[in-house]
Amino acid sequence: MPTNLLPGEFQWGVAASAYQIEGAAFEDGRGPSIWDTFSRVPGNTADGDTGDVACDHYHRLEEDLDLLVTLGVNAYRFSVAWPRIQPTGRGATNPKGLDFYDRMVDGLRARGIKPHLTLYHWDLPQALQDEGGWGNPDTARRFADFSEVVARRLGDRVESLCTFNEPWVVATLGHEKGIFAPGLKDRQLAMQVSHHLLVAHGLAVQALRTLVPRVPLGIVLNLSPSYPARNVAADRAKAHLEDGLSLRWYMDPLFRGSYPADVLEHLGSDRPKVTPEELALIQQPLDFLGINYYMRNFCHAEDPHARPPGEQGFTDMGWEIYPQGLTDLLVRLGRDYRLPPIYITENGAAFADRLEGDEVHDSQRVAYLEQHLGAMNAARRQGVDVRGYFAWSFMDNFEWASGYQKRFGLVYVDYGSQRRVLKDSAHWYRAFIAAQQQTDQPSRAGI
Ligand code: IFM
Repeated sequence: MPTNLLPGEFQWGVAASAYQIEGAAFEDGRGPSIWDTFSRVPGNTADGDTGDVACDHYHRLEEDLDLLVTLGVNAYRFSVAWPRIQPTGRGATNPKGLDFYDRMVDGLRARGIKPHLTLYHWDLPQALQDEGGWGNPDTARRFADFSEVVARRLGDRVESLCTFNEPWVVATLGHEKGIFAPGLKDRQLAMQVSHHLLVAHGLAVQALRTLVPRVPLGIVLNLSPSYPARNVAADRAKAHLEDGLSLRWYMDPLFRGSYPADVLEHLGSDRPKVTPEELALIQQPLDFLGINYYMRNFCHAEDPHARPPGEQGFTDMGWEIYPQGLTDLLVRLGRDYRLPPIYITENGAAFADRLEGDEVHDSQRVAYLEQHLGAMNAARRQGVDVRGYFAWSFMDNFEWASGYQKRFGLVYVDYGSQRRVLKDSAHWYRAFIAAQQQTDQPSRAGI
């Protein structure tokens, strides 16, 4: 598959997103987003937490960019807040919003760190939600316009552009389960939303190809391999369906031009309205696929809460630690699809970290990272073309419905004082990257 992504140094980075760290939610002309609205509804987030202040990154940009240098990364994945740039999601842009991201991109480059920009990490302008949000096909056109605004201003200096982060989460958690913004519970709507997101991706990629022909373009999917809990037909069928709903539902239209037939049949009257022209639009050539990996799906036909037997660990989110799933996933994707190069755009774990003076001893996170980097490199040795790895997350932040209770960062944030403290995992990652850069060989990963 042709790609704009030329062979170069492996991207060793960390990732974060706008709403989770920026704060300054109502400053300098930023408009409200669906997460401002959702997080204000009692019961929607742990302790009623919001992103109003978050890590105050908006006001601490320079200090945080210096912290990235301390981490030793050569790449940083961040998202831009649509309502900071277009407060109502359309029309006139907010100069102060664009200036902020301009400073971010220049500040990263001045420090020798490659900026990887995500256009949409869940903070839809509330004004667009008031017109139907992602259920309204017009939102896809508004998104394409927004992507052009961003590319015109920053496209000459970014290392890559990603359209969407985790469309499954937007559609399923936001519109079917109702546990993320905008908090709706309607499966038919959720499936239509998933389709509109992919159409929006297609429209944006088409526009960006003309506008910034040399910038690598891609999308980020959260993918988990699905395993039957027991070796029985019912569990195998469950795993196949889960794989269809979460992985093939996105991978097939993006890379094969169609939705999976078994899932369409399963959805029945909840299947989305789709035209052949839209399917053609979705299947744009991409320069990279971003994969966020956290855990596997463990599928039991009767018990949705079934846990794997044995001694596996679980993170503070209750997610099983299963590094082998990353190798299995990457090898399987390489076998089943014609793929562009891959970035692991997120991987990491929440643990109940404690600040002890100026230290945080997060040995479980170190082990998690070490095991998953080993799993990634096992797939690379089997021929999977992985070009970068971004640990989630740069620093502790607003973990959506879990608020500030769950800490994913390599850097600890004391929210009272906004002091940042490097955890042991940050020191470990820095040393790991330095060792990798000496050899730059997957087989010498040291794991
Ligand atoms: O914090 C999120 C991120 O915003 C998207 N991917 C998963 C992370 C951990 O839940």
